[in-house]
Amino acid sequence: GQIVNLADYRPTDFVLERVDLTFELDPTNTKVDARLIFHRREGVDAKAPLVLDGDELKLSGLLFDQREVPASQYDVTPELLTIRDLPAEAPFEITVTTYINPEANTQLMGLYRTNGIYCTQCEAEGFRRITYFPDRPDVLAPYTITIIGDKAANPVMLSNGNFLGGAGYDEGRAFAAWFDPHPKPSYLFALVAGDLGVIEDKFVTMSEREVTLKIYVEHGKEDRAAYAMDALKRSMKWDEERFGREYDLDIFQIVAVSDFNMGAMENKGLNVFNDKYVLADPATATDQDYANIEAIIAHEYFHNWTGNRITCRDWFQLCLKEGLTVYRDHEFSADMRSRAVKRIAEVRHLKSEQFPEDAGPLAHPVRPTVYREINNFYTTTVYEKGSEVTRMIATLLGADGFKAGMDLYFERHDGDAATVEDFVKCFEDANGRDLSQFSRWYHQAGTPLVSVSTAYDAGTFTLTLEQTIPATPGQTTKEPMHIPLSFALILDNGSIAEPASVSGGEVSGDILHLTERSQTFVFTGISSRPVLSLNRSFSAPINLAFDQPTEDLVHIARHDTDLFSRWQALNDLAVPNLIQATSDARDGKPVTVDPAFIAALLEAAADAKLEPAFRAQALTLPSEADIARELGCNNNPDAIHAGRQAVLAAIAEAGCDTFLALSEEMRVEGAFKPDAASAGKRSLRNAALGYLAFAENTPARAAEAFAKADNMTDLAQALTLLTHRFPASAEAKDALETFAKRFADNPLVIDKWFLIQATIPGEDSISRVKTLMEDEKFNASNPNRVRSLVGAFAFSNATGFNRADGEGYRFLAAQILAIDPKNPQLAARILTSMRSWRSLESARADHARAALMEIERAPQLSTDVRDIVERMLK
Ligand code: B3K
Ligand code: ZN
Repeated sequence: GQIVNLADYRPTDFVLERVDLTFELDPTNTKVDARLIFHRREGVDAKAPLVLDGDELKLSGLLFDQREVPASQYDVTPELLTIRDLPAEAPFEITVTTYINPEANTQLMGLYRTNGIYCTQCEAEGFRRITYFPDRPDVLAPYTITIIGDKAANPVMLSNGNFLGGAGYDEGRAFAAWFDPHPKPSYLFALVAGDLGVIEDKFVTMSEREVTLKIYVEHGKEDRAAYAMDALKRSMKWDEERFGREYDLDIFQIVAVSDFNMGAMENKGLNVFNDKYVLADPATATDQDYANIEAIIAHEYFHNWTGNRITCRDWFQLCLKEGLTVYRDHEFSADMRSRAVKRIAEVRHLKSEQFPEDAGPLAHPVRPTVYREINNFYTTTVYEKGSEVTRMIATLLGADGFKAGMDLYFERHDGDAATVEDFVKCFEDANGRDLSQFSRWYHQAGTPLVSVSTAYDAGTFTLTLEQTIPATPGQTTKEPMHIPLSFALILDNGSIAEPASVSGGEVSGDILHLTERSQTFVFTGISSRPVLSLNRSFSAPINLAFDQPTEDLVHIARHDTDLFSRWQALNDLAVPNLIQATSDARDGKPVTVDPAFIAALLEAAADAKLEPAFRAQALTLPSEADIARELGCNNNPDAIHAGRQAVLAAIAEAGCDTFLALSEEMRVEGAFKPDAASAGKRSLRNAALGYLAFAENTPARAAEAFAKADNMTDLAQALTLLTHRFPASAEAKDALETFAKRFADNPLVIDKWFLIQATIPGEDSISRVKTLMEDEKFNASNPNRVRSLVGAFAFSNATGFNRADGEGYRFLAAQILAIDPKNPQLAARILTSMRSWRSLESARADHARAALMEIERAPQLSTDVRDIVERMLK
């Protein structure tokens, strides 16, 4: 675990021209021959040695131009192979032989086994667990791959690029050869082999080339891959139409595996997926699962251009591919579904995941400058804030200006390993604009806070904005950012005012450009006092401090033409009520809720002119984690929970008739369809059922919904309602049993069963989780199982995890220490659930610190966990 600094970047001494790999597969002893052609880079000292990375490797053979290299000419450790006395100019060939043990690979990095299938994961630094190699993203080469294996066990043998040929030969063995002509870094290498089922389709590209599409799954699961295939074809079409990007090989393949550290991986021409994000049918997948599959299939496919054709110079540039590709998948989903509802979901996610990260000990810039373990930087800041930064570029430049910049980026950098500066320069050059102040979004961590004050007098509206950016680890002082704020001045009748003049700063269309620490904008010719709607569509990822009167928020919730802002106004109405309820609950006082807020909420819920998915979002109050974030410090999760429950009950009581009506009107008849409109109706109906459970205070209606559900969305919602609202009821117990029996042979559905139980609020939940860990359906070495039980408990069960006696933190510490030796990445990721520990009230914070220190003291820690725990305690 050495510290790596961006400032230390320099290119390699040797240029890699070609890679030729031969794998002789064996579950415990796979032979890897790597033939690598290099030449010394021009200008590099003729004595400089060739240094190759390894990780837990053992060298078995080393050839230079096919002749054995004498021991005196090289040094080798499991992490490094250094070869001296190499040619000054002429290209040469190095052949490295290693033997690796896929079966023993529990880290799931490099070549490993999952349910009898060979599979690889190389990003970020997994390739060096396969062979000694210059394992960094700026070393690009074409690859030829030969896979040799037992024919019966491996009817499928896949790698990147186009298929060259293959056949069976002596002693039951077979080979397959693949060639990827597009130069790529090692992190995009993939190999899959084993006995898999497949569905096949084709896509005709914009220049009329036919591409074969294949999705591989375990036998018997082929039917559940149809939706993923459909999403893939829509993604390919969309990228042609929206970004002009065409696919560039004869074949595109996806493989679904059941043991995977994350969602999916964009290996060139051979994406590997966590099967959770491929497999779906109405009986086993929820609407959210369908939406996730659509988004992740698209995301990985879009990487073919943003990530693969143009890759990253070094890992500090990770947002170059991830932030941009998330932006692209967000836009895709917005086009496939409802744009406003998609935006609401994105902002909810950003605020509940990224804002806490940016406000805590793990905060880092979108483009970091230092890391100790790169795997810990696949964060919501790099991904989601990175996407928001890209979105702001599009907002600043407009659709055409953004497109011109993207076109230039593809033209100028195709085949390159690029930097964030290269990317920004393309937008500057294509638009003749200086984005240097804007670029601070990449370099300064922390969520900016914009304070707002307004005044109206005799036709003139004055708006004063002030920005502050909180200190973050390693960054105490900050420069003012360029913050694009979409705004509208809404008049009494709901129309939008058109000012006669604006002064005080740049205003283009409906965008205010806040560039100074403090700025006052003056609008003239406004006929009556307007209501300011600010940061519409969430044009900038910021917090607003704006004491807007209730009647103004109600006015926005009713009249804004931007649907997102209507939701945001409802959210802003909810927050003070939830905060007041939290303090009332803590003080043992009865909770009161502002009737104006309830009325606005119910008005939106009942408004048939609004799409059901929006109305469901309106009814979904800020989460307990959102309330904790709004409070900022000295948090008591029990009080937050009790206060929020009381607010829900008050809404339920006032809106009983509305919810009863919705529970009837929003029934979806006929065969299940996963489209956004049907999903929206189901979500509104389920939201209504949730409130009815409060109003009626009996499990009967939820039990009926459970019994009658004909799809997984309704079934899982009913089970959640029964177990979370009425945990001790016979109905809840029965439903859990029925569910477990019905889906015992489907681990992905059992994950929902784990997750629902792991998130039942209250102090009993630890013992429930412990019992479930003993269940035969649990498997401590499968990441999906661990995330669904331990991860869900720590991330999404505020009262259970943050038990006042600290038992939750001690439990987590023990789990982290148990997972870490097997799978450091998984352990480190789950540990980030404690990233906001300092904002807890002091008794809980003391317990949390003690648990973190216990982890820190452990004699053997992975770099992954050590990096996280030390940053959290700093
Ligand atoms: N690029 C991968 C993530 C790799 C994570 C390595 N620890 C998936 C994605 O973002 O598309
Ligand atoms: Zn990605």
